[in-house]
Amino acid sequence: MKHLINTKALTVVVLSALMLGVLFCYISLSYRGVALFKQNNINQQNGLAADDVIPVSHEFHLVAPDLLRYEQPSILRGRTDVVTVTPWLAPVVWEGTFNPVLLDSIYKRKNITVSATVFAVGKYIMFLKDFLETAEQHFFVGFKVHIYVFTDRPNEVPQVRMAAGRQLTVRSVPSSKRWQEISARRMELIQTLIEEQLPNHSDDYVFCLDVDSKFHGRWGAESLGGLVAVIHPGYYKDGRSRFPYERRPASRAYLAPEEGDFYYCGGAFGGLLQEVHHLAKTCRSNFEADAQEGIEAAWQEESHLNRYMWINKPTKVLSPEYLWQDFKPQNPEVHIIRFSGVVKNYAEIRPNA
Ligand code: UD2
Repeated sequence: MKHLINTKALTVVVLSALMLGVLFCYISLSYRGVALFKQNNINQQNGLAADDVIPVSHEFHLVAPDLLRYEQPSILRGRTDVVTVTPWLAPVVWEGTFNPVLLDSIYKRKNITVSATVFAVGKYIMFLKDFLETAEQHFFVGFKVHIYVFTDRPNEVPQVRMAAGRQLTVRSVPSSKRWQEISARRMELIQTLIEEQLPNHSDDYVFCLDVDSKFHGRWGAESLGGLVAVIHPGYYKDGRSRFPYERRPASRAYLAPEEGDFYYCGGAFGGLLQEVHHLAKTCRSNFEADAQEGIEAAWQEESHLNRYMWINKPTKVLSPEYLWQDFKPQNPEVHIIRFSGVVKNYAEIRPNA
């Protein structure tokens, strides 16, 4: 009888141990599955695999504070002198089309960081002080801002007092004998920068800006979007056949006379990190493939950016308020100049004329 009880007890113990073993294997395999799934997601976001996949973001979930009071919006009154929406229904941002207080309160809750890249190679370092000082006054005031300066003269980066929550990182880059190369290489460096940042910041934004420019007015949350393009101030009254797109079919930046929506500038563009990563990577690889075949697009990376935006429509378009040129008189439809290129003497500042 005692022997029988011992055998029964042993069987129960062995069976329990077996069940526990099976349970353990099941749990650890499922855990590994979740981990692999997460890693694949991170790889995709990194652009390491399936780089055409744009990960889902929460950009469009806009939560406003209940107690905020602001002027009643109207669908009957508003700007009538300019077009405020593209044919693919992306907003075109002009003064008078948005409420800055409302937008700030929506986006401040999201706790986002807005980065800006700016290149100051060779003599262009002379523009950096004004760029940084005016960015303090107008660019995403009250938000977390991270400015990345790429330069071959890190010792000459000016000390500019920055408000709490704003920071500056300086990255050394080699100089070059050709301005075309400096301008075009920006895409490669932006791509690399985002690859380093992306895993932890996929809901954040970046703007890539020319250094020979100053801020004069608010540039804030109204400019945020998945993929953001800025309309070039020099061509917005022209027909598309007159836009200075790359017109040689041999180039990957080619656009035919009947193609193209607007002429966008290379001096300002941005959006969510993963969108800008995809843009920079595509423009860089097309630029490099062209170079292998001995062709350089008419306006370097600006031509490739225009080709990219023809296929990948920007989700927000910024009016020329967001990149004017100091030498141009202000047009009546431009109620405010927010950012503008300074007048410069190309022969004096570029490494090659
Ligand atoms: C236009 C575009 C510019 C770029 C270029 C074509 C605008 C307002 N500007 O300007 O973005 O697409 O055409 O290549 O849309 N840089 C240096 N050191 C140099 C040369 C250039 O740091 O020696 C950097 C600097 O950040 C500068 C940018 O590259 O702002 C563009 O160069 P640019 O201003 O000389 O080009 P630009 O005026 O022809």
